Amino acid sequence: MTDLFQAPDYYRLDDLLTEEHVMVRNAAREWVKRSISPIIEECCQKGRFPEEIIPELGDIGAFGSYIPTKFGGAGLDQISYGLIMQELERGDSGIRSTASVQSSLVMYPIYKYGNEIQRKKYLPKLAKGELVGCFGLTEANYGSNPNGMETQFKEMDDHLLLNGSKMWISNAPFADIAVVWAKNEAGRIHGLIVERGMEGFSTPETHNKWSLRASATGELVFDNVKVPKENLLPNKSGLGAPLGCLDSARFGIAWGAIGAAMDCYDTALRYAKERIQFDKPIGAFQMQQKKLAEMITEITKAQLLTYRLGQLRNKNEATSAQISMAKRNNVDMAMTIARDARQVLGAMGITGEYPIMRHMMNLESVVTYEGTHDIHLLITGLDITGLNAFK
Ligand code: TGC
Ligand code: FAD
Repeated sequence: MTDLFQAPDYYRLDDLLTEEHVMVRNAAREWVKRSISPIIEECCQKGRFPEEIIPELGDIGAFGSYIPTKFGGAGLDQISYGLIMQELERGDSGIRSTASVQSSLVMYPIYKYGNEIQRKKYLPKLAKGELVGCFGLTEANYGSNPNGMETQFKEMDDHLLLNGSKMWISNAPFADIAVVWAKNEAGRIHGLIVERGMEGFSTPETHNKWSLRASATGELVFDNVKVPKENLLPNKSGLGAPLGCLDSARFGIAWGAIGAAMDCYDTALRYAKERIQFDKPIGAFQMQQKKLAEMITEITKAQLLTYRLGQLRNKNEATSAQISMAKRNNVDMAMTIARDARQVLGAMGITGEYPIMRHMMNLESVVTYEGTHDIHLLITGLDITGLNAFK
């Protein structure tokens, strides 16, 4: 199926972008048209993550775009990172997931909390896609409340002995390394780099998902894994360390969700202009116009929200609560648009001929991971009232 996507820009936000932003965004957009659109429907139907695209994601700067060039990153700003995530998720949330995990949840903690040896060892290879990483925070009994995690390590003479398990981990089945969050004997959370091949470490795949089918999800199981002491991330500990990574990933998702919404809107708009019922295009009926007009309004508001958030992040001034608001709002916006867009297409909307149902199913994961819709609302509630609903 030919990819006819035309990106909506109702408030001429392109005028605010630098030449570099436009260049980076267009490169990602063209790559998605060329390399994702032709294969994504089949990948999704078959439940396959296309591992063959990993080096290309490295080539377009989708891995660690804001990591300094000294460590193999592209040294770009936060708006460029957001734009790349937007374009990748326009292709599929699963493709964006792989890039945001690699960038924000693997490269970011190694860059921020790692030492120089760890940065040099891992970051350039992660940037090129020669290594792929995953991020293990969630456990079977601790999802929204990761502070209760049970995975723990003991300090032995010459290594750290890791036991426990993580579940719902993106990229786990094929990742070369895992940034794993575990408690030491004093109950303090630390990040450890666990490598595939370490004895006692396995990554069983999670099957039968109806959502994010073109992304590989799995468990991380640690059975007396001897992790070298030099694999401990030394520069930050406590729950704030993994949550700091989530700030970066949630920011990317806020942009990514706009990509999914744009694809649904663009598809519905084109269909509404072409599909004839009662001797006229269905787009001429007021009820369909209402859907389409509301979609472009919500997309435009979301674009403005993320652009401003990007400016704040560029100055290192965005708060975690501001990021939560954008993640929650934009994913919810995309879900509503996907549902309405699917209805505009009638029966055709449920088929793989069009991308809408795939986006709709993907967004059911996106609204849950990186903090659920409810959790982000409570973060906003805490921020504005000063009253903590979690405790
Ligand atoms: P709380 O007491 O509030 O905070 C503990 C410490 O963390 C600090 N902190 C943050 N630091 C940086 N960034 C943030 N966003 C932070 N939020 C809190 C806080 O200041 C405190 O520091 P300190 O120094 O005082 O100790 O912690 P809590 O236990 O009450 O929990 C708060 C809550 C519920 C907001 C947090 O646990 C939460 O966000 N839960 C949601 C869990 C979540 O988002 N999991 C995501 C797993 S990874 C994932 O889904 C990847 S999907 C990737 C993909 O495929 O794209
Ligand atoms: P729970 O925490 O059990 O929540 C269930 C429901 O209760 C939700 O609706 C929630 O909003 C609500 N709830 C919970 N607490 C409260 C409260 N205090 N007040 C009101 N309502 C509340 N995790 C990783 O660590 N790494 C990954 O790479 C990763 N990838 C993922 C990929 C996919 C496809 C999916 C689906 C998940 C992934 N996750 C990952 C896990 C994800 O972060 C968790 O699923 C998420 O944090 C929610 O945890 P939970 O599923 O245990 O839900």
